[in-house]
Amino acid sequence: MLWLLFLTLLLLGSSIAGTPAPDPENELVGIVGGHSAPQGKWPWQVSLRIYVYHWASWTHICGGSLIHPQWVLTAAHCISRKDADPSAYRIHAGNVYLYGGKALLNVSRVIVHPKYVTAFLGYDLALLQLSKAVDNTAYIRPVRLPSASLDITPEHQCWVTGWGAIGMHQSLPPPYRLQQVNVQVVENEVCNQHYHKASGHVSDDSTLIQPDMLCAGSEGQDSCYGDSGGPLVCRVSGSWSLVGIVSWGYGCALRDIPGVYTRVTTYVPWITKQIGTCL
Ligand code: 4AZ
Repeated sequence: MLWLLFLTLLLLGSSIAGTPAPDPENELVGIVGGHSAPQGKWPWQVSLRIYVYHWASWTHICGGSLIHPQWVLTAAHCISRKDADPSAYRIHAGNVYLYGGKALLNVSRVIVHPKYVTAFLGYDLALLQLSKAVDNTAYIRPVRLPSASLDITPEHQCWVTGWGAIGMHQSLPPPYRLQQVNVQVVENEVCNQHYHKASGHVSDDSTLIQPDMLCAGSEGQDSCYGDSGGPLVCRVSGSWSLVGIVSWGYGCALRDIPGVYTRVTTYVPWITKQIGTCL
């Protein structure tokens, strides 16, 4: 999804050039509708970087989650190609400020799910192995994967975090502090109906929201461009579990159009197998 990269660059570029004019429909502060995250609250959140020659800097393209001292989980659509060169990527961890001056971590291996084609068809996940394992600190710590059998319901307390756009036409302004928003999970069947309505195919019974996807968000509270690959975590028996990966959606924070996430429970066996055979 090269358009995503260009859009992200454009959004970040526009906020470097000057803060965009306030949009009365987007008065909310946030990821969309969120708040600045406290340092250390989401210590698994990372930023995925590629080198942009024009700016001579490693630039944020997507979010990601540390799931092990040496592994980051992100969206497949954040990676340019299946045989991507690991040296083209860097990981920034341990700081709520996007360009907070922390050392960048090298990536030694990229594993895109072999069945991934495009986010709308599912399988939107990729694993990045870090060249060196990171030590746990107050600001850097892996998140738990859920058990494969966990059933996520609208009653779970879930949050999405990222440095993405804070409105459909509004990038996160400097100093680019990580944003968090509480989002409500929407059942797949309900979400599928919403997307059918939005696309005009009211009577079409095709499945737009695949079983390996999960919907969350409501009017005014959602993830947006540049949050892709980042974590959707839910409270499960007292601790945070990585339940979703920001994947796609029609716009951001629109009424009856939730954000769509990769359903992590579906891929827990695949993820543990990849990590297990690479140690
Ligand atoms: C994107 O393209 C994107 N509102 C991320 C999240 C959502 C839509 C699009 C959900 O990065």
